[in-house]
Amino acid sequence: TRQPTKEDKFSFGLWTVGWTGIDPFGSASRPALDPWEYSDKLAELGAWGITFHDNDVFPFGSSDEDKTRIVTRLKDAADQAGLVIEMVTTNTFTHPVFKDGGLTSNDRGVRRYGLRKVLQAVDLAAEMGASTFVMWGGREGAEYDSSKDLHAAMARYKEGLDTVAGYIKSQGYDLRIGLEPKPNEPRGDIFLPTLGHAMALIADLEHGDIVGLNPEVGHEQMANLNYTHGLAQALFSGKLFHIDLNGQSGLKYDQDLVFGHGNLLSAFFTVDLLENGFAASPDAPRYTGPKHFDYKPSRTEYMDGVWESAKANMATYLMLADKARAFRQDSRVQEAMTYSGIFELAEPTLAAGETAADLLKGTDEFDVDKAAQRDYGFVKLHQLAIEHLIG
Ligand code: 3MF
Ligand code: MG
Ligand code: MG
Ligand code: MG
Repeated sequence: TRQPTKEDKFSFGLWTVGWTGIDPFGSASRPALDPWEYSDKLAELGAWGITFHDNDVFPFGSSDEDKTRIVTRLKDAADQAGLVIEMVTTNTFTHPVFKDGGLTSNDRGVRRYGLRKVLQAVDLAAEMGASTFVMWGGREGAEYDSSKDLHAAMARYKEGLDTVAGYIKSQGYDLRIGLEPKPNEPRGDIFLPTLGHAMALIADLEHGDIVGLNPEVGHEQMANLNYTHGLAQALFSGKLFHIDLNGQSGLKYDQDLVFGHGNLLSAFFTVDLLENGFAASPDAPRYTGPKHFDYKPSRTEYMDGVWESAKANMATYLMLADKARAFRQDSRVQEAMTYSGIFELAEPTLAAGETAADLLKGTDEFDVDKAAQRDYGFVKLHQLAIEHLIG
């Protein structure tokens, strides 16, 4: 495979390579570096951008002077390395004050404190030149259905999101919010568990025009959903603002494996959509944003393994992109797609000007029995994808 370049727009969260291996059962398995050490190394490996939570860079509770000093040092390092800080987000999940959530805690004082922390991170994002502000409400949720007035929780979530989006507009920041759904972990049930739930709440917002989605591969797969379908529907609604690429092996804890190290075939079709767009809808919206990796170098890896795993994300993406291109360009694939009716689906079902009443009146010469015997050839088409992937 070729080496990644800036044109590939690969970016990494500082918390990804920065994860020291602390999990619920074990302590750190490798040392923590300074934020600029991670960013320098990522630039060297071919990344285009970095992203971070406020507290990936400065510790929770830092003084304003400390914040400014550390953030300035990171920004200078990123500038020197030619890295874009494309997304900034807030950590409203680590500190125990957020144990019942940030925006939806039952405790109003916590909600006011959490919202203030989010707004401060919005200022930071604008200062860093970021274009996306992700909101993953990891602690917004419950273990016990008795513990929440769920209507009020949605009302507070909406209030919080509208306050943040409204603030972005009032400040004139060139920022959009990307909501990141996840079904569970760390809460038993997290609010906005799937892309569909998030899209429904966005539609209810006053400032929903600058609120979209940041879908993560593993999070959708933890809900037993199809990531590529999720991306497609987000694109359809103009809401695919950002993505978190990684790998997940089925219904387990959030594994955050390297992209492609879980469901490889699903990863192939994700890349096919991102690189080649919709087969029969050439004018449909395309994703042009960063290819952002949100993975964790496994706890078994030491520092060499951290960098190898970072490289693996980009290499896997590039290999899949080559294969997806070859797949689409293969004339056998084009023929199989035609046979399967892929292009036919882009044709409106009604004729121009035709109404439901017209359709009811009409006497189509449609042979139901013949149509029932149609062979769609989906398996043959899919096997061609397999051939391109592993043949
Ligand atoms: C958790 C996540 C988060 C979010 C991040 C915002 C710690 O499962 O995926 O990473 O991605 O908070 O980008
Ligand atoms: Mg994850
Ligand atoms: Mg995660
Ligand atoms: Mg994520």
